[in-house]
Amino acid sequence: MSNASTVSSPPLDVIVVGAGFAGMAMVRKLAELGFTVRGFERGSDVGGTWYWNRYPGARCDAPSLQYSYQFSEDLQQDWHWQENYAAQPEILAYARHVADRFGLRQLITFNTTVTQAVFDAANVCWSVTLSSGETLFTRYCIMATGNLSDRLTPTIEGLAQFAGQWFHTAAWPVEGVDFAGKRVGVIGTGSSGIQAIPVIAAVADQLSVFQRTAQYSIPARNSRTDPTYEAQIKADYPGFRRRNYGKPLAMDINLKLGTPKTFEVSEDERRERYERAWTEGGLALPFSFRDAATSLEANAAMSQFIRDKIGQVVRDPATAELLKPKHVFGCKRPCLDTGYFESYNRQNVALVDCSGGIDCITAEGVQVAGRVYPLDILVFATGFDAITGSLNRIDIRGCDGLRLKDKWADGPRTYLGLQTAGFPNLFMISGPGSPSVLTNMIPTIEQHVNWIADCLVHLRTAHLTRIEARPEAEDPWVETVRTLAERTLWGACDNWYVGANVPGKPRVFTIYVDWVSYREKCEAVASRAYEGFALA
Ligand code: NA7
Repeated sequence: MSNASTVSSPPLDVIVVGAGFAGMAMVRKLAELGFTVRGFERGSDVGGTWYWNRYPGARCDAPSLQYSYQFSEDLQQDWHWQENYAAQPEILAYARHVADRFGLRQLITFNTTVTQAVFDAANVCWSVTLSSGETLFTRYCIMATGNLSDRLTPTIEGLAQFAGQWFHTAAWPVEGVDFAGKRVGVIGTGSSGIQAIPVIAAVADQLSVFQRTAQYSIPARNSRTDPTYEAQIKADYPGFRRRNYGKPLAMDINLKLGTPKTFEVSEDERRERYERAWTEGGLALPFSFRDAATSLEANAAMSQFIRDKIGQVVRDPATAELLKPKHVFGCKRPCLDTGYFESYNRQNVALVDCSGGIDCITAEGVQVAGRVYPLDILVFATGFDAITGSLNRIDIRGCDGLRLKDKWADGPRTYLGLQTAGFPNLFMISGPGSPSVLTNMIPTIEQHVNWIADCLVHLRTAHLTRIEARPEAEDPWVETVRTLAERTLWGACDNWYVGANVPGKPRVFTIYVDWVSYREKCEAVASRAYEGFALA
């Protein structure tokens, strides 16, 4: 290992890759602490996932008063969220407000993709190459590249011949898309499809939904922010945030329904709890009993309740049947919707079963089971190479030229989801092996931002220049992530948590499923002089 005294200082202390909510918070925090920091963002503005996903109906499924930054009491007091579940334009406006208010744009270079990052062991720094061809040197490199930012467009024969227009929900044109009078097709019924379909249906002449797998969705019951509730939260926002950090998912989920186990109550009471939770909407249903995530029988009872609801909402019995999901609830990330199942009662909406695959795309439209569905516009709501996609997209090389992609050929390996052995001074925000997408993301992003910032201050104060996860800490961490996941039902089907949606991707569950113990572990590691990391 290099001796700190012989190491020359690179011009930058830190490069932060990405200017979504993670990158913005990281850049702000480090600048405040006096580090020389530069952010790089491939988009033309801040916002990350909320910059790219401008599709109609895009909306957050965490409550707005919680899905927001807490680093500034003035900011959280001043900002007024219009709706309980904010729509994409409001969230993007919030991101832009934060960028302006805290002077972040001057610290970030936009329209610039980081293509390569190579560790220079002799100088203990990273050389970072940009799409402009420029190479910069930095002591630390922080990947704030997002969990859902590497979009997937499936390879379907004939797309190049399609005579109409096509779009991906995660690369939506800024000027929007006019569906009026058009025959529209949507491929995909995950969260993006489920949010977009009711909005497109209301405008399009005809909408064909190509469904490979039916998905569970719960009414969000979104509404305008209740001023009384907002005032109550703002009366002690820091206390609210602090309490939420100690809760599962780092979120105040309305648990007033209580949390017995599913079969501890009578059938009547069970039904009544489900009904109340359904009426309440949002995440009340999955949390109406405390064992839906861990007991197959409990999960099956709740799943059947949702299937029954679909049967009640959708008038055509054949369509209703096709819309009823068969997999374990939650194993594909459940969706919150506004009028999704109701859309299928419209005359202009048709559900097309493509569970046997899409034959091809022709000049005219999409062909399934020999029949062509003529379209003017085709929308791919087909998801992402989640969690690792945005990291593997960059040519990252650590000690001895080791490529991150090669190290992770059998699945990602990290310590705390913050670092990976062999890649000194490289941090990830919400990386694989951290709770990431199974939490309320902005607060848990801030936990990572604060941890990394504290760590860099510690190194600076101690005149140290290098930190690296130890392999002997990484191995048990990977094992812990795996065993925790096995206690849940979330790995039980083909989903993007395990990478099953990406052809050839190794199937590894990459999320640490217990936020509360995760946070405690991070604090313990820091308090024990960064146990599990080698500092030099
Ligand atoms: P998801 O949840 O990955 O959904 C993608 C959807 O696209 C899903 O229904 C897929 O079916 C479908 N899909 C993917 N490829 C194909 C092909 N080739 N043919 C037919 N259907 C296909 O992505 P989203 O963008 O909706 O949501 C991602 C997350 O973003 C979400 O969980 C929220 O956290 C926000 P499948 O189920 O694989 O059979």
